[in-house]
Amino acid sequence: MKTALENIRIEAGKALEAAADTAAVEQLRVLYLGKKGKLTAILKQMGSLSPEERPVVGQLANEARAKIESLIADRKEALGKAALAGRLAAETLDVTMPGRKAPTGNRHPLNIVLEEVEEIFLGMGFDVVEGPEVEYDYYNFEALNMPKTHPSRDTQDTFYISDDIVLRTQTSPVQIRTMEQRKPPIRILSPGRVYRSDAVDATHSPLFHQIEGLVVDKGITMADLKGTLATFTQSLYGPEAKVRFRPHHFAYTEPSAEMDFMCYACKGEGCRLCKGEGWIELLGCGMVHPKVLENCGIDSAVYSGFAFGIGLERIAMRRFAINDLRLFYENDLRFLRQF
Ligand code: 2NL
Repeated sequence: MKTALENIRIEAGKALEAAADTAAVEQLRVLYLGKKGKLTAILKQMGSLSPEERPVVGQLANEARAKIESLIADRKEALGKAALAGRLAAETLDVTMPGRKAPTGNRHPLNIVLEEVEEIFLGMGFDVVEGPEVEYDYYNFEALNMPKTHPSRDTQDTFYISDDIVLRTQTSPVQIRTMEQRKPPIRILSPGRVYRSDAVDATHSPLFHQIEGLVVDKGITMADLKGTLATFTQSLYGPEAKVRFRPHHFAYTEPSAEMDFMCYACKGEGCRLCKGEGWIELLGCGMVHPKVLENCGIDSAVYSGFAFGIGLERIAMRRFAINDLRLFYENDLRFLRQF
């Protein structure tokens, strides 16, 4: 039995030496010292010993148990230290290392131009007002003096959601809603998405962006329209920018006009940029039709106003020499990162 005890001690020592983790050490503890363990098995044979031998072997068994327990404690401590050292090595953080640069985006070219236009009109006392893109036929057409038979109501141009609901074809409905809600003086700018049922090509898209403006007060005349829009154009293209107005027709303004600015490339001589014209079209405008004011509950005998509409894409295309409208909507990072 003495040799058996000695062997168990040596065997346990070797096994513990080889134990790779604390779970393995725990398994060994059960194997050697547990209730059904090897040491217990030997102690159960003590009954067969003589009374003289019993205390001697008992002492040896206690020594063996104490030795194995201390080996287990040593091994656990060693494994714990090694695990901690490993973790510390793996989790070492060099706080002096330069950080990784977070990728930053940049503004979309349409937003760059929009913010510029907004800034100019904010400086002239306008509010920026937005509204729904899904609109009642009434706000998009009827209130703007466009009767059911007006050509721009043709289903070829307008997306109909139902008989009386459309995707807005311009942002004028926002201005109609504002006139219903506010009393003059009104000075607002309404930018936003508009929709037309057009096939996609380099110059057409079923979704594009418009910026409309509206001023209503007592005594507003064509001179206010011209002064405001000339000031805007010079803020956008420089103080030398000359403008001209050509008669036009819109159902919601009377009189109506289109405004051009003198080509900045050829100074009016005519070149490729202005297609030999010397002038480039910038916007449509006019004095608000009295019927439109009346539709919004504004007395046209007391108040008058002017309004205008600008295509955002066209300004941005000229500004950044972009030749294809589709680039604005495709979100190709090679394009977007250039601005
Ligand atoms: C264009 C230019 C324009 C307006 C928009 C407008 C809005 C109200 C009343 C009167 Cl609430 N007019 N907006 C006026 C003139 C031109 O847009 O080329 N449109 C097709």
